[in-house]
Amino acid sequence: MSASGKTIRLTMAQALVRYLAALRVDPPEGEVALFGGVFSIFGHGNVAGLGEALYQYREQLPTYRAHNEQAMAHAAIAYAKTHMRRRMMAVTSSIGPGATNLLTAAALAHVNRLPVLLLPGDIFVSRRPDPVLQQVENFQDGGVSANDAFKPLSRYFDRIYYPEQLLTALPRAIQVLADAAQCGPVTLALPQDVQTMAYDYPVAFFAPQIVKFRAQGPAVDELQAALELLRSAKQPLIVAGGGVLYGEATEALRCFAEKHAVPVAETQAGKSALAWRHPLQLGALGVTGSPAANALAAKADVVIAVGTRLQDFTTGSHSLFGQAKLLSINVNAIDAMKWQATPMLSDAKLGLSALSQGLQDWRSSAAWHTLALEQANIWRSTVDWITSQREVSAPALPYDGEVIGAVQRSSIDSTVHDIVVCAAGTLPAELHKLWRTSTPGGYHVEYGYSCMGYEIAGGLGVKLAQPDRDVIVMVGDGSYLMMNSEIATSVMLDRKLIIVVLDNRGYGCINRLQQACGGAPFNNMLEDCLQGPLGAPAIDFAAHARSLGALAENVKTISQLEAAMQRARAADRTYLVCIDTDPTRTTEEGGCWWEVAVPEVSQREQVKAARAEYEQARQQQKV
Ligand SMILES: Cc1ncc(C[n+]2csc(CCOP(=O)(O)OP(=O)(O)O)c2C)c(N)n1
Repeated sequence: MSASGKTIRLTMAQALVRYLAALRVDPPEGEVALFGGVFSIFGHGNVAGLGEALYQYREQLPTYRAHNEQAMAHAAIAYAKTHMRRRMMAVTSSIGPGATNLLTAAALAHVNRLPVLLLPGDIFVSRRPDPVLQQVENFQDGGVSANDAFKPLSRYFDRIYYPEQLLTALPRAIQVLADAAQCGPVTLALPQDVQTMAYDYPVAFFAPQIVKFRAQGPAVDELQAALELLRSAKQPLIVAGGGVLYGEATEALRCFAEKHAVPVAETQAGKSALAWRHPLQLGALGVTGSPAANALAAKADVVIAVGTRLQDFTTGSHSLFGQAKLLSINVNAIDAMKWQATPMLSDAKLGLSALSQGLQDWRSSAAWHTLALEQANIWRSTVDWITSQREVSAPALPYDGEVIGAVQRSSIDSTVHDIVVCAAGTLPAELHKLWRTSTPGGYHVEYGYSCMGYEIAGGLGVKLAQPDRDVIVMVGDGSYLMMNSEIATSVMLDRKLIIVVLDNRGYGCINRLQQACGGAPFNNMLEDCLQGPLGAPAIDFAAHARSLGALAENVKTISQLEAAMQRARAADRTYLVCIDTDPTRTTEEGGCWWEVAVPEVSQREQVKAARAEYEQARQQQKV
């Protein structure tokens, strides 16, 4: 490769990689690359073109190999979430199954509004060798490939038919990835032959550039409307969503809450926006919420929703904010106008600061403030009590709340140093209620897509982003079995994870949901599934993890778990601890109704009763 004048002759793949490697960001700690690296599994669709380019630029842009495309995209997405969307990764796959394995992760990034650059290989633009291995032939449209399935799951999609196209596609892609409102997965489908075509690119295209993350404050009229609404409020409640963290608005939130005496409740994505021991911290909100947050949500006259999508788990399927008017501060117009809110389109930090300035010395009513402080305090004591339980008497098994307590007790620094990672099952509800953290980002639970299998792969991405923190992946046996191969990658890359498996021998949370809907226990717990004469195997999770290169042990009791956690924290590599847990017990305190449709007719009396309850519960729903 040689530069000639103002252009440089590169293949499309070389140009792509060179461009990505030149992008920088400028956080207070000093300039770093926007892309922390590229996860790649090669196949014929990307090995020769993109593979050669990644090799050439491997010093500037490291390439990581994982074991499953979905898992490596989860890792990339978790990396971006840990960096509050200010740094990210790219993911490349071959065509066909490699590409479609990425679809679940694309949906996950889309729902959670997290940036990831997906680079699936694609079929030949020349069409000369059609159908190539793994090509999905469309009988109506010769231009369609498996990658068209990314279109509804991407915030921006382009297929690169000609090398020059990168000059427009790449800046657009980066714009979407770095835009707070549009942020999500970007897919650039890369036909195999075009990856290898050369073109004379302008040298200036590859000059190092600093990517800016714009933050826009509120418009004057929307700010005025918001101020008017708030000045009339006596019982306001802040709902802190992921936008508070991504907008780096945690300090602005704390100042607002304290100055105006407004209590704070947190969504799953927003948890850790305010320190767990802050007097105005009511804890988790909604279906997985605390009694304190849910009680105040029911009584609030104005709910200030900051950076939240208001998904059903947050609103109790629209049953929770019975009295309240809604003020929505959001960078995204679709989110800001949900549920007849008074919208204030704004970055969280700028929006809260502008409101606070305009409100001057306005405060919530003294009685409301006192109630909030009392409720928050009672809930903190309840959490202390639940998580301090050390033993249950045999043959009873511990439940998730007791496991969470042992995990946090095993380090005096847990609330500042740990990052807990989870996604699906019983644990997200328990963690949302019980995990204590004082550090923004200390709670990493993917509960937008709640994708089983995210946990271990996501943990790897978190550890790549924060190598000095203890990354604790808490996972049920079901999620573990769905995707665990990146344990081996974590060992290979020397990115230690502490994995706690809670083995309740089946899909415990869905089993409970099934019965709450009147269903018979069926096809969830292993004992309720069709089985051959050998029955369900007793899976040795520790042995399995050891076979992937980790250290591991099985424990029986909570005190054994606490001791094993200390060994895990001291270990030099990924360490798994597995404990048998009770599939029936959960934290009774808190929670609220969640709409899950129950059959209108059934032969089962339990279903009929559940249907009657369901119809009753729907009466509380705001429409
Ligand atoms: C990929 C995927 N498939 C299915 C589901 C639906 N689902 C949610 S939780 C769950 C069971 C989780 O089992 P486990 O990890 O063992 O946790 P437990 O519920 O037993 O605590 C299922 C099947 C999902 N969230 N993600």
